Amino acid sequence: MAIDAPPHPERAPEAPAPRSARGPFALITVAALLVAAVGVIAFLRDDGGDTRPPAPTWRGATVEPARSRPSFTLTGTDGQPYDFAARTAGQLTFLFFGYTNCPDVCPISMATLTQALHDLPGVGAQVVFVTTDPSRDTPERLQEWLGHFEGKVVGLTGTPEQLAAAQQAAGATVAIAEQPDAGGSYTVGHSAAMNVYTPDDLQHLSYPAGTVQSDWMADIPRILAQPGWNGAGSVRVTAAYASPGTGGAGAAYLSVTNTGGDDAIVGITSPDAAAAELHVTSGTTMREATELALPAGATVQLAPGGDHVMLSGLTRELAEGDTITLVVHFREAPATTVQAAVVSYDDLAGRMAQAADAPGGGS
Ligand SMILES: [Cu+2]
Repeated sequence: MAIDAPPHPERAPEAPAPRSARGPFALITVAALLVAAVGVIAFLRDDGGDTRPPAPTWRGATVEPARSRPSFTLTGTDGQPYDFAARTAGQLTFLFFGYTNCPDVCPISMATLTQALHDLPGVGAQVVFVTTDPSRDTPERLQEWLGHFEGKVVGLTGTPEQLAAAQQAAGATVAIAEQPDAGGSYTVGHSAAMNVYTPDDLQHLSYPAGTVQSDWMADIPRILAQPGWNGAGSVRVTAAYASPGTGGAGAAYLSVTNTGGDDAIVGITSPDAAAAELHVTSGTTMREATELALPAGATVQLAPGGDHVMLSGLTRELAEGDTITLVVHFREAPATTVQAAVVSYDDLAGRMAQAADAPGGGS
């Protein structure tokens, strides 16, 4: 079974237009909208015309702002550690959380996607299935079950804590096992979303349960053809950490790589804090900045001892092992949502130095 409407900033698919207007009020509304639409078109024409192609409509739900490819390390069916962000970086990736005893959503979601990928020649993609039922889904069981689907599917497991952290990192509702019945069998409520990451290492789309093979056949080629999602000319947040926060205040640090043209960080927001300010050091003074330059080709770090994001009015204490959601806004690139891991102040410098050594990589 599956939980719907996970509490993360995804837009639900647009509701279909009503088949018929109901009553005179609806007719007046439609007429008013038509007049407004004609006005807008006329305005665009007067303005020299908008030559941009219309945004495509997707079978899945758009994720705005786009989320970063999540960072987590779990264990593969071969018993080896699998660093999701590093192993899938720069590749079209499908990530699903579920369990092999699932009666419907999991097997159907996996079958429709893998069959579509099989039928789309030349599309290279990584498909990753993370169990939400580690006690029954042993590595052997996972491998056997995933073997029923077309192509290669990476199966991952871990401790309940690691699996919960992975789901949180991907913005998914953490799965909950229900009470076993008299026979000892039980179902697990889990996110039904198929998370799609594009080569720019962002999630722009999330597909609900019920996505059929023809939906994938229609959308996958268009996803790969979408300008800006293919990894070229983009800005990536390659590391995000926060220091433990007490008394409502804390600090966050970022590593940002710009492989496109000149850009700038123009603001940071967080649903977990009343305010998030960009603080930069110049000489011996620390001041609030309205933007931070991201020159073309550069990796810019907000690292301990220098620039940082000052968080105030935190809605909760931040302890080691927690995460905090940050939305990084750029002048040119689309805003990116990242989950910053809270690490001890002693660990921060080392983590950021590691990120600096691997510019452009996962994290
Ligand atoms: Cu399921």
